[in-house]
Amino acid sequence: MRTLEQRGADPCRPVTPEEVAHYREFGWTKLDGFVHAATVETLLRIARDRMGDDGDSNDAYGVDQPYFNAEQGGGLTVPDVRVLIDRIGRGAGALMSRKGEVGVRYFSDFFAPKLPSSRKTRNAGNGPTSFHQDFITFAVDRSGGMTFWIALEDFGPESGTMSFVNRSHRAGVLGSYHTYGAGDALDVFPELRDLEMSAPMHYRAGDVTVHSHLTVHGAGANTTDRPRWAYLVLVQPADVCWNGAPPEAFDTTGMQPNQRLDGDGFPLIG
Ligand SMILES: O=C(O)CCC(=O)C(=O)O
Repeated sequence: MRTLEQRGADPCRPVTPEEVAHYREFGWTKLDGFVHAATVETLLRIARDRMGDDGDSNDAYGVDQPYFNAEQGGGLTVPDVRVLIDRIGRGAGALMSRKGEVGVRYFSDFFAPKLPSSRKTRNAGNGPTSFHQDFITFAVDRSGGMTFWIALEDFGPESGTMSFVNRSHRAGVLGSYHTYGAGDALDVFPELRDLEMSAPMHYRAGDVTVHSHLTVHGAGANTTDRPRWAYLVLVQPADVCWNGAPPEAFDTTGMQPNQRLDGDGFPLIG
């Protein structure tokens, strides 16, 4: 079959100036109808092939946690997904408020079905997403990174969709969720409760939310009987470096602290 590029078809639409303005003000934005149906279908097929229809038949990914069951996306090597990742890079360039020709670097991509809370699961992933900030878990030396969170089916709050703490991207670095004990970021930093919180999201397949890695977000459990299928693409500013801390998100074999994330693993995409 010919690839999207060979057919001259786009995997997604551009990000609009209104969506950029919302992201800068609130730390997140929603891109309705961003990924086109053919690409959503491709992603869902890959996800189900790898993880099963129950979203839980894959081998363990290495990080068992309640938020979702994870499986590597490998999208850089799949032509129809790579073209989406490149277009996400372009969109992220518009959202990132860096001056000059800094550019955007791919960081990671993975599938993240939240599994039904009523089922006993093989790979965890069937709980709520406690309110947290992503930044510190990535062991990078500068902010600017963001996540494109892509819904692969229609679903709403009953499936455990995210809410965002508006303007929390201006609250500074709030530590790792591993340090919060039984609480979450809202308990440890109660001043976050003075900020507004968005309602939990409703998504149609192909809708995307983008959140800054400094924006606090969380989600309820999936109370339905189906997996909440999502595909995530994470990007960083092109000049990002490893800060030397043990990272949860990438392999530092052969790397030195303060080294730029470059090479084949972290290509420039925008
Ligand atoms: O999918 C979820 O429930 C949480 C996702 C998340 O924490 C993230 O994208 O940073």
